[in-house]
Amino acid sequence: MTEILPKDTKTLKAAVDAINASDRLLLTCHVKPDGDALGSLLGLGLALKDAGKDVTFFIEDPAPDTLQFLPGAQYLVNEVANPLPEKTTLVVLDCNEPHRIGKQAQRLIEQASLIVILDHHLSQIPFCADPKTKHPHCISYIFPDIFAAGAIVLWVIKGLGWPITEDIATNLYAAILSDTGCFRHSNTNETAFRMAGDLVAHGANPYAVANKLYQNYSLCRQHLLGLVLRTIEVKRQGKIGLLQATPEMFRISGATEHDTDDFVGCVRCIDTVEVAIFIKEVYAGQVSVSLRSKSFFNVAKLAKEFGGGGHFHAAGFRKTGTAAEIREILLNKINACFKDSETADA
Ligand SMILES: [Mn+2]
Repeated sequence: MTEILPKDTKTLKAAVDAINASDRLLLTCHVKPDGDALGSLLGLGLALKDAGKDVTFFIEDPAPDTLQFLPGAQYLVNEVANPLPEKTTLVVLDCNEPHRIGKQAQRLIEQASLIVILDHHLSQIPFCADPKTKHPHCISYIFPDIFAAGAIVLWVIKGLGWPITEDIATNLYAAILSDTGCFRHSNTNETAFRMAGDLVAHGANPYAVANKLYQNYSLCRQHLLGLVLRTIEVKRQGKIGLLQATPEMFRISGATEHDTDDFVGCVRCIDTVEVAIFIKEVYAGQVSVSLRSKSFFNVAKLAKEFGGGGHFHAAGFRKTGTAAEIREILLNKINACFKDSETADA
C-alpha cells in the first residue's frame, strides 16, 4: 500500500488559491456534525484566523457534547447575518450536497460570492451542478478515495504554507481518527498513519483525543445501548444484522439522539454480518438509519435509494415512518440485492 497523494492537483490548487485570496470566509459542514466534519471545519477555521482572515464558523446544530473539547469550538455559531456580508467565500467541509448544510443552505449558496467544497463523500450530484443552485463561482474538490475531509484540509493548509499549530493538529487528528474508525475501517492506509504521525509531531495528543472521543459517554447513553442491544437480530444466515431504537427507549434512558454514535458498530462486529443496520426512531414517525458493510456490499448505493448517501462501507439516510416499517422495506431491498449478487456468482 503506497501513500495516497492528492489527485486532481489543479482543482486543489484552485481551492487553495481561492481561500488564500478571500479575506472573509464562512465555514460550514454537514448537519449532525461528526469528528471529521467539525475537526475539518475548526482545523481550517483556526488556520484562517491565525492568518488574519475574517472567519465565521457556522453549523446549524449545536456541536455534540463529545466534540466540545475540540480547540476552537467556542467560535461555533448557529446563526449568520442575512444577507451575508459582501464578498463572503463559503467553504463547505465534509459535505457536497447542499441540503446537508441545513435549512439555510440555499440562501448561503445564493449569497456567497464564491463557494469552495472540500469533501470525500461518494456523490452522484455535484454540489454546483445542482440545477437549483446555478452558482457560477464554485470550486469543488471531492476526493472519495481519501479517508477523511480532514486529510484534504491538511493538504490545503500545507498548500497555503501556513503553520500547523497544536490546536489545528488536534482538530485534524480527531477528524482522521473519527473517519477511519480509530484506524480500523477499510479506508485506513499508509497515508492515514503518515498524516496522523505528522499531526502528532505538531502537537496532537493521541491518548487525549481518543479519551475525549471514545471514553467520554454519559451513563444515559450506556442505558440506551442496553435497551437497544435487546433488539439485536440477524437475517439471511447471519449476513444481515439489525438494531432498533424506539422513542420509548430514549424516554426511558434519558439519552438523546446524539448518544447513539457507533451503535451500528455493535452489530457490524458480529462475525457473520456483512450488512449492519441501525434504525433510530427518536421522534415517533421520524427515522434515521445507519448502514455499514464489511466487504462487497455498497451501502452508499442503498442509502441513495432512500434519499441518503455516504461511503461504500458507511452510509445513512432519514425517512418518515416507524422503525418497524423502515425495517421491513430495508430488509426486502437488501434481500433483493443479496439475491442479485448470488445470481451473478452462479
Ligand atoms: Mn468525513
